[in-house]
Amino acid sequence: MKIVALTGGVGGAKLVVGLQRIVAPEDLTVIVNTGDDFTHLGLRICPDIDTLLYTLSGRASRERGWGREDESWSFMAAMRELGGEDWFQLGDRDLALHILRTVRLRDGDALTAITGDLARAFGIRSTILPMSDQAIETTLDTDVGFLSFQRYFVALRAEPRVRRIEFSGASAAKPALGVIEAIKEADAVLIAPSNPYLSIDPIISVPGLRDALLASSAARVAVSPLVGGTSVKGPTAKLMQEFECPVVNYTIASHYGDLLQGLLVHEGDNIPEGLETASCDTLMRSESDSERVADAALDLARRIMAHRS
Ligand code: FO1
Repeated sequence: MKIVALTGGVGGAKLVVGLQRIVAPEDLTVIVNTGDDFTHLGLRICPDIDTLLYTLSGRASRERGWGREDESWSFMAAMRELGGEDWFQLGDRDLALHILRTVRLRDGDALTAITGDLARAFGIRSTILPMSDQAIETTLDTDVGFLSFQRYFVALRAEPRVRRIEFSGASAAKPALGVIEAIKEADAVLIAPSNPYLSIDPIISVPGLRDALLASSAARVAVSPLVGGTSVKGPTAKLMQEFECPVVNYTIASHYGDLLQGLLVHEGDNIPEGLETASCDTLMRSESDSERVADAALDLARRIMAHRS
């Protein structure tokens, strides 16, 4: 069974850890949000790709979810001493990845090729693809003005009230090499429990990607990011309120609309009508939790496929 997963940051990476435990590496392709990417201190940072690479290779910080577990912070301390920007934390070991990527991008390599090489260097055998090789920047229209994603998310702790979200550069971008092919060949497409507005929408905004998903014969299933009527981490529930949508699974289902045929929700949470659903404990605190959720999502996809035949 060939699986494609669409994912953003920490929550999404946890689902992919579970998939990695039950799907053969050659059958798993992960398409990653790059709307959070930015250039900081001269370095190209791709936070969601980094989080996935560190998480899948067992290197991610257990406490933070992003960055590396075995980290030191001498570079940040030296920056502070010199009066440099220190609102975005770059660990000493983490720097190596950003420097390597920045140098290769400057030399003309595509983000897709660089990401593949980094994944191989970390021993990851499934295919990790950025959504696009062209820059697409998530920009937020908020009550304190227009903000780039990391200014909003990290510097301002997602506190400003969001009116609208834009994906600048999307109309001129193309899906990365391999993205459309993977979707065409997939038996199941899983949307990770990442933020629908900030992590999954940028992926779907890449021209051609939404149409490829709709044309695909794959069973399309999302794992809801809501647990017990709120989001586990990050501003999903806050954004739903700001967009005047009830914080319930129906809002998640209707947001994805015809992209979705199935929704996996947390046990005991409200179940939307109009699509296939399943429930399980979707909290992922350990690798075996991730495996349970991945298993339940694939079961739901199999059920959707069986209903068709
Ligand atoms: N998230 C933070 O909340 N604070 C940081 O200082 C921070 C630094 C950072 C450095 C490299 C990297 O790959 C990710 C980093 N993140 C940090 C995480 C990241 O900004 C967000 O979690 C994602 O963009 C949202 O998915």
